[in-house]
Amino acid sequence: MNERFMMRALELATLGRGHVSPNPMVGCVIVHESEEQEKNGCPRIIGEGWHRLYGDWHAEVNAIRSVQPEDSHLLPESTVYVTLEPCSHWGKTPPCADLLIENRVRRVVCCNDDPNPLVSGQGFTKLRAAGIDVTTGVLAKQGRQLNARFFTFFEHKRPYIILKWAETSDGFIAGENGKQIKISGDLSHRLVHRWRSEEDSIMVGTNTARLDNPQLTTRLWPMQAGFGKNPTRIVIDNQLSLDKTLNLFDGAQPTIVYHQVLNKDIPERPGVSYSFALSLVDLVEDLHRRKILSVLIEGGTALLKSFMEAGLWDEMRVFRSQTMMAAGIKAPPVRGNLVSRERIGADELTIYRREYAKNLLNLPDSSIEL
Ligand code: AOF
Ligand code: ZN
Repeated sequence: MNERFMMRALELATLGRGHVSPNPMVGCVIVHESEEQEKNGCPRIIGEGWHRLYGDWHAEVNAIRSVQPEDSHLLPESTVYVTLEPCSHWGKTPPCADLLIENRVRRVVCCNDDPNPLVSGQGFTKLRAAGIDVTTGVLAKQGRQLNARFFTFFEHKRPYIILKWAETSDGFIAGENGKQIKISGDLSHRLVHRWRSEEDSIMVGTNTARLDNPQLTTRLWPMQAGFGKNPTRIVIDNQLSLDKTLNLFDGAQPTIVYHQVLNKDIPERPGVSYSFALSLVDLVEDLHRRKILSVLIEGGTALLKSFMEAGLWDEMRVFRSQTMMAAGIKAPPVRGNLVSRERIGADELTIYRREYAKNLLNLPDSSIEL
């Protein structure tokens, strides 16, 4: 068994980034590696595929279809490297486990068990019952990281939460009046638009919406026409005091407003939905119900800090510019394990990740069909 092929399957899976949520990214490589070839050390890839688009064919189907007719007789001597347990349920497509059984593959190797209760172990049970040799847990850490959003959804019953901000070299995030001053450079700005395109939603607080009037679009990172979806915009507006002329309410993308107002007429605006949430836990529960698997929180400082204090975060992405401000609003403190540090133009980008803690929110177990 060869970890190199699983690396390739993981690489293929990432091609679905931004296009498959709320489904997981899944990659699949079919390798002709008969016992004799294993001894001689010359296995050959005969098929590859990945889950390309939400609602579309799963990785295994695309991989099986890519096998050339002259190679199809090799399937019974082949190993299927697939990053996630093959599904066992009838969803938008028939069960992948059945497809692998019909094609009489010799062995199936996976990174992770599927946490979706509709599958969760039943894919493996089906394969084993049909006499297929099954191995799981290969490059498991990489597989979990790849689909951190999908695993967080089922295990923590909330979206994967990314806190993002830019700070000056002397640690300020905004000017004294709270107004955002351009801190990071153009390349960093463009990278943020790319990140937006990879997440299900983007969130800002009331002051940021009022003072910066952001559009929260991916205009600097255009997606291929027909692929993926624009992230949902989310704004906290506890008193429903934000001006209706703000860019966020232009109806260009679905927008959710979280508020705490009872007994008042809720405004009606095309593309904008209103939700009552008394706490951040209410808010993330609501996002879970809406099947929003990830949220990029772009500020301001108060909102970033309240997510940190509630322990509701998974990643921090911090740009540090070379500029100084001397006075203003201090950036939040960083926490977590250092993942990477790199230069983006003149800025330094540092990413921190939190260790997974199971039952973080202790929310009731629900089985939500995706
Ligand atoms: C696989 N291979 O490539 C993916 C899987 O609604 P459906 O039919 O697309 O099913 C979605 C569920 O199937 C998803 O929640 C996850 O459990 C599994 N995804 N399974 O065998 C794939 N994308
Ligand atoms: Zn499937």
